Amino acid sequence: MITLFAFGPYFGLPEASPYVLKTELQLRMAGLAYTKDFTGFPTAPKGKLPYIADDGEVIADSTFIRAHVERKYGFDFDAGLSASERAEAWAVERMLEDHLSWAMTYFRWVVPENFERGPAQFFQAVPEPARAGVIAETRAKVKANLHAMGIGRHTPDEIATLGLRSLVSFSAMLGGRPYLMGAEPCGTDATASAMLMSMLAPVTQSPLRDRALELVNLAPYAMRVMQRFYPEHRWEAPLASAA
Ligand SMILES: N[C@@H](CCC(=O)N[C@@H](CS)C(=O)NCC(=O)O)C(=O)O
Repeated sequence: MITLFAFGPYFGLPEASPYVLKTELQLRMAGLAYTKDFTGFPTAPKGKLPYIADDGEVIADSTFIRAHVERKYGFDFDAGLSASERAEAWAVERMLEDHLSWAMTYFRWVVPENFERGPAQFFQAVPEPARAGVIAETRAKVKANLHAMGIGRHTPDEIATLGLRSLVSFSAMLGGRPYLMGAEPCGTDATASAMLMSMLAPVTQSPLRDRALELVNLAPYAMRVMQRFYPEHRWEAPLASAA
């Protein structure tokens, strides 16, 4: 049995982290049974979630977890795609994870109102006297990561401009197709739908969310993936204020 180390539910989403949600979707796509454990962050091998334990083997990072599933269980997330289509799907995934996701992190963690409504709530379990210090330290670490990556050096408008370029590009590539690469989902659909659900959740107000709601193929696409692979969840909530 696989254990998925995760953060837990977040404002209507089954997972706070789009990367954990991506992995959860991929486990479901592969038809694998798993349980979730919300206590593994302090001992995460790479200091991040997700990671999994599978019969004593520990695998950290959503991309390596995907590779593990492909290798151990023989499940091909990109079945039916040609080599160049697989390359396209990988390039889109990198655009979303290594570019768009940083802009999303900025709006979630740095914009004060979004932070107070959102990530600040992660720390409710920290004893009151220590809470403010832990919050400040964690937020400073996120800001340092944004600075090191480079995106944190830009103005909010510039960050929005960069993120929107990736968002609009994704929307254009998806076009009218039900899934990114055609009639059936591929591995990148897990990443893309997880990122979009996270972006659309009203708890984080941002120019990215505003534009995502205007790009009319995005919310229905994200919901299509979620409802297919996560049918028991009440998906209305994250999109409650989406027209
Ligand atoms: N490349 C990693 C990214 C995972 C990631 O960034 N996880 C974030 C949550 S969304 C995390 O655990 N951050 C904790 C930290 O950086 O201290 C993956 O694909 O699994």
